[in-house]
Order: sequence, then structure tokens, then C-alpha cells
Amino acid sequence: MGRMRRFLVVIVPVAFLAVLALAQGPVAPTEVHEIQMTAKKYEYNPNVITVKKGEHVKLIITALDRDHGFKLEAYGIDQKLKKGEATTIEFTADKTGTFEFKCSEFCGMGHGKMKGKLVVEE
Ligand SMILES: [Cu+2]
Repeated sequence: MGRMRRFLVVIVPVAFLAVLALAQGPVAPTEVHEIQMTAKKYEYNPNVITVKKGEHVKLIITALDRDHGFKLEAYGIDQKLKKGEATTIEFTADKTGTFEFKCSEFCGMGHGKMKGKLVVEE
């Protein structure tokens, strides 16, 4: 009886949890959406980022030609991007809509046009 009892008490719950973990995937419970970007005079690439509401967004942005900035006012983000370094910016996309981001480090004549959009879908 000891062996059967051990099977029921230990093995069954462990197997059940393993199946649950597999069903939810490796990043459960929050999905991480990682996006690689570059910044240079006077554009971001990509310049439109689309994510799903509730996702944990991880932007990894490298400024190629000089220092730039990344300002996403709707999410309270204003980050300097140092030339040649990958800067990681993380936030949870908890508001749906289309939000503008722009360069916040003066970088030349076209600085004011250095913009992009974050689209957070329902
Ligand atoms: Cu700029």
C-alpha cells in the first residue's frame, strides 16, 4: 500500500503540474515581447512597434551613429541611448492605443522628425 500511496501523493500532482507548465509555455504567466531596434539620424528601425495589451515589452535599442534618446511619454519613459551600446527599455503594455515615441536627445537638423509609433492592440 505504501508504494501506491506514494504514487498518488507525489507522482500524480507532479505530473499534473508538469503538464500545466508545458501548456502555458516557458514565459508564463507574462508574455515577454522582445524587440531589437536601431536608432540613427533621423529614424528608428523599426519605427512602428506592435504589441498586445498585457505583454511585457523589452526594447533593445542600439544607437548607431551618435547618442540619441527614446521618449515614450504615454508610458513615462525617457531614456538616453548611448552610441554603440544596446540599451534595454522595459515596460508592461497596459494601455491600448497608438502612442508616439520620439528622440529626446538633440541630434541635428532632423531631430524633430525622429519619431515612431507604439501600437498596443487589445
Ligand atoms: Cu534626436
